[in-house]
Amino acid sequence: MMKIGITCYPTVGGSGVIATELGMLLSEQGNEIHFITSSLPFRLNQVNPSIFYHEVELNHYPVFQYPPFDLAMANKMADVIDREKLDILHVHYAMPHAICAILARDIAKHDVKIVTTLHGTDITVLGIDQSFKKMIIHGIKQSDAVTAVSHSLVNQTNDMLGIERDIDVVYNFVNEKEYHKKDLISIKMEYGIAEHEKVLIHVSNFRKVKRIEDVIQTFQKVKEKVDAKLLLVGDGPEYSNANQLVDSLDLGDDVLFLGKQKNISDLLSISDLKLLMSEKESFGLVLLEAMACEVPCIGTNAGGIPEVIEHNETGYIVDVGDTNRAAEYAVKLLQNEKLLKQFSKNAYQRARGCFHSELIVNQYTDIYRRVLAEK
Ligand code: GMT
Repeated sequence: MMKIGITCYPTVGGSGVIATELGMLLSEQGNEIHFITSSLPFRLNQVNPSIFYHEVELNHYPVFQYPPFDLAMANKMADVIDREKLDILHVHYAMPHAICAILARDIAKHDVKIVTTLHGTDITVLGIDQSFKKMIIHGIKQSDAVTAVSHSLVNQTNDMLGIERDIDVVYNFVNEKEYHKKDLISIKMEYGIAEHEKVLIHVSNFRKVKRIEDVIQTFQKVKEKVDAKLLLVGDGPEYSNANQLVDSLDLGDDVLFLGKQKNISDLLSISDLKLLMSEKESFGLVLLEAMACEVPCIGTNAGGIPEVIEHNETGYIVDVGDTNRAAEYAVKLLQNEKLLKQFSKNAYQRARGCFHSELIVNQYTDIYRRVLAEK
């Protein structure tokens, strides 16, 4: 049994989902889990006597121009390390969580090992603000182990930071109890989608990197050959641009903006194809969620996406921006029931085989044991 602290961004997002699901699965294995976050992680939905939640509180002192959130986080971590005698503190993102963890380790009396998981956002931060480079390098170098969610992210991290350190690749996973195909044909009718119509789906936080316009343009081309509807799930900065594009292409009746949704697996269960046309994506957890629900995917050759989609087996890979090719592949698949069935089966098997939660959680526990064995 290990005592494990976990810090992540608790709001909606792949890294928060992974961190929370990991904590819940680790607790099922008999470990004691301590979430140290600014608010209750949104997926933490079970009552469990071996899961604890420590909220980082921030007082607003009139003397400070900016509230010192990262210091409050480090202080809370140090408190929890000492009080709960944590063996491991597993933080998601070097910036700022690994930095907070290192400071907490310096402050705490109890010996703790720090494991940092990179999700790609540190590299995004660096792309915007190079002044954080030394800080991110420090966070990565001082961690006892570092993991990344794809080989692509390892290479990108080493290239951009100019460091060579061992980074373990631990892929993302999904909770199979939640992500599986359900018999929900009635939902299709409730959304006004005819039984014969194919359903394409895109799920994201509508940031610019997700290139929603390419998803819509691909759909427009598919629509010329196949009766279909597009579900756009999520919300974010590009929402109104996407709305305008749909209107200007006269696709208003065929594109359904569903906003943020909780039961993604229900929507995936009525979907035939997932589109992820991002220009940056360290993994693409939404692809794995789709595959687990037997939905093949078309994605770009950006970042870790080709490590998730097996081209011509579980879906197709296209160049960033190549909506013609994406539409060709989509039509090929959607017009051939036999091929579509085969791809769905392949997608499910790949999700179960290469990214099974048990496999991935064991990879993390092996890393915890390895760092605990080091002096
Ligand atoms: O994609 C986002 O904007 C959210 C971000 C996050 O922090 O959750 O996603 C990153 O981490 C996910 C979990 O590992 C990955 O599946 C996403 O690919 C990655 N996003 C990017 O690299 C843009």
